[in-house]
Order: sequence, then C-alpha cells, then structure tokens
Amino acid sequence: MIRTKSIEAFQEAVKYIPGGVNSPVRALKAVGESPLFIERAKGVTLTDIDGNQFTDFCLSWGVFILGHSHPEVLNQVGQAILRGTSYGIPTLQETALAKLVNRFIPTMERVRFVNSGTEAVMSAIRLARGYTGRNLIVKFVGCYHGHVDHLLVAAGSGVATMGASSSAGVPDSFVAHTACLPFNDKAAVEELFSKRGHEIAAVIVEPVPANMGVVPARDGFLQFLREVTRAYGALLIFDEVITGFRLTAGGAQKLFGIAPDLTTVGKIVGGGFPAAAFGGRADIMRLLAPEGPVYQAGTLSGNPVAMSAGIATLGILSQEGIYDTLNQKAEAFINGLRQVLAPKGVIVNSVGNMFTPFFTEGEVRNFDDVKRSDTVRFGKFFRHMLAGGVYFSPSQFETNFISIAHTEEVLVKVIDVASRFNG
Ligand code: HOZ
Repeated sequence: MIRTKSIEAFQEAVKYIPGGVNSPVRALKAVGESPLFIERAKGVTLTDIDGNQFTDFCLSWGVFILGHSHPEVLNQVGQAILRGTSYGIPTLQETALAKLVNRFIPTMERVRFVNSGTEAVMSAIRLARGYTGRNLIVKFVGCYHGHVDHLLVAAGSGVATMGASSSAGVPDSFVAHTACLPFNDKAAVEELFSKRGHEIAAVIVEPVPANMGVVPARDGFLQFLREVTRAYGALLIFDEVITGFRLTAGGAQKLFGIAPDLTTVGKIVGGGFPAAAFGGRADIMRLLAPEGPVYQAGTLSGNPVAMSAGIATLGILSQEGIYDTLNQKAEAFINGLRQVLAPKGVIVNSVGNMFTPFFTEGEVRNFDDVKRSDTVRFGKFFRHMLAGGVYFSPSQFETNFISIAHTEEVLVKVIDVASRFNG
C-alpha cells in the first residue's frame, strides 16, 4: 500500500501543528504508524489522499452511527448553510433538537447545547457543585470525561494512550476535589461514601466505559451508584458522550434501566459537527444562567448548522427497529471476530455495537486488567488490519463502532482479514 502523500503531508503538518495533529491519538504513534490524511468518506469507506480505501470502525470516534456523508444529513446541512452559519441569536432548530433529545432520553428534561463533550462535562460538573453546594467529584480510573483540568486524573483515551496518568499543566490544587476510584469496585465506593459522602457533589461515570476500551459494568455496579448517590444527596452524572443514541435510542441508561440526575451527550447528537449537550432534572437545570446563578455560555453553542445535522441524524434514528437491526448485525460480527481471535490469545469485550480487542488472558473488568493487555501486539494487529484495508480505532484505550452502513458482506471480509493475523 503506497502512502507517500500522507507521509509527506504529516512531515509538513508537524512544522505548524504540535505533533502534526489536533488531537493526540490521531498521530498513530502508539500503534507505530504515521497518520492517514483523509480526503473523503462515504458510508463506511475512508479514502486517504493517496487514494487508498479503508473500512472505518472508528467513525470519527463514534459520531457516524449512520455512516459518513449520509445523504439526508448532508441535504439538511446544505439547506441550513444557505440560511447562514451562525447568528448568536436563538433559532427554532435548537428547540427542535432539544425536543428530540428529550424524546430519546427522557431524563434529560432540560437540555443545554455546547460545542464538545469536554464542555458538556465541565458544565455538568459546575452545575452539580452549584446545586449541591459541595465540591468533591468522584470519577473512576480509566474513565475519560474530556480534557477538563480537574478530571484529568487517571484518565483513559489519549491520556492513557500517551502513557500518562495525568497531565502536565494541571496544578495539584485543581484536582484536590476529585476522588478517583477503581471501576466496578463497590467496596471502594462504599468506603469513600461512608467517610466523605456528605462532601460529594457528584459521581460521574461512563455507564459503558469506552475510553479504556470497552469495559462493561458488572454485578449491578451502576445500580449501586444510583442508590448510594441518592442516599447521600449526591448527583449521579452519566457521561453518555459516546453511548448516547448509540447503544439504544435512549443510550446506556435505557439499556440498564437507570435514571441519572444529569447526562452528557456528544458525538452522534452533532451529526458530524461540533455539538454536544448536557441535561437532566428540571429542578437542577433551572440553576443555570440566565434562570439561576450557575454561569455557562458559548458563542457557537446551539449552532444552526450543527443543530440541523443533529436533527437529521436523530430523525433517521427514530425509525422503528433501526437499533435492533444494528445490534443484531453487530452481535453476529463481534461473535465472528471473537471466534477467529480467541485462538490467538485475544479477547473481545463488547456492549451492543461497541467493541475492543484486548491482547491478554482472563477477564478485563477494570483499568488494571486493561493495562495487562499487550499494547505491542495491539499495534501489530492495528497495522495488520490497516494493511488489509480496515481502519480500527488506533489505540488499545479506545473503542470500535459498527454503523448501520456496515453491510454483512463487508463485515464478513473484515473477519477474514482478522483471521489472518499472526502477530
Ligand atoms: N478522545 C477521543 C476519543 N475518545 C479522541 C478524539 C480525536 O482524537 O479525534
């Protein structure tokens, strides 16, 4: 496979952009590769600037549940752009998308749009502190909630990929009000609550951690978090930036039947544009400015083009049976992948249409287990798949996604490529 143009483009990019990329994992450093530069994408096919084509399982980190460049989304976006691209004044589209979000995820009784998942989380945390009058936030090791300073403690995603447990530039005092506990460990949560329960503003959790690879919650862990937070007057925040509108129409909270107080969503809700949202109980959301004293704002928040892309995407996702079809197709594919990879000492964790291969033995239940995975083998596997025309998410600490645009025919070919891995 010739990738000369991408290699040259990267050499040029590093002269002007730190590391040549605008988000660290994209550099493909951790998998021993040089980044692809993409020219276009349609359905599940990425085309790089050398003309190589790849079946995409990263899908802009989970954004494209419909596949890239869905005609209906492009149509609505095109119409929106012709009316102007930003006003900084309310539009009908914001209410229309907020209504859709509420219909899909009813616990989001009120919704505020922002520009990224990081911003959604940052705002939800501020709101939780404003509402409870408490400071302490509990997060879980390996969970990632964007790059907001006080949550960059033992975080997954790019932070784990770069081998760092935290980030330079974050003063210790900024993380003094963040407690970090092992995921799936009820005893650790119980102990912290018994000692400091009345200081805790909120517990924030990815209900399906996806930023350390997929690590499902076990043994009623999420239900337990719901109960313990309620008992101590703390809020439960589900970070559904990845899982919202992905696992089911109603996200992970619908799948597990648990109602958080606040939820953050991103990725899918922006239909490929920079939009995200946080929302939740009306009595909490009422504290946001201009109704209440918790300040939050943004020039491009609720951007009309992004809202139109979100409306088009959720409109299509409203179709009856769309998630059943997607999840059935995903189950068959993931089982097929498991079958060919198990003899090679690879286990595949999954929930619904999200999956991660781990190069380790035994179960992967938390970040310590994740860290046992052989990342050198992961890199070999990534490169093997890439050479076979398949773009998996380029880090052990991320997730792959299946979209409605992956056909069974394509998925069978991908299993065949995986079956030839012998690294
Ligand atoms: N942290 C993002 C995925 N979990 C990566 C975003 C990107 O590099 O585009």
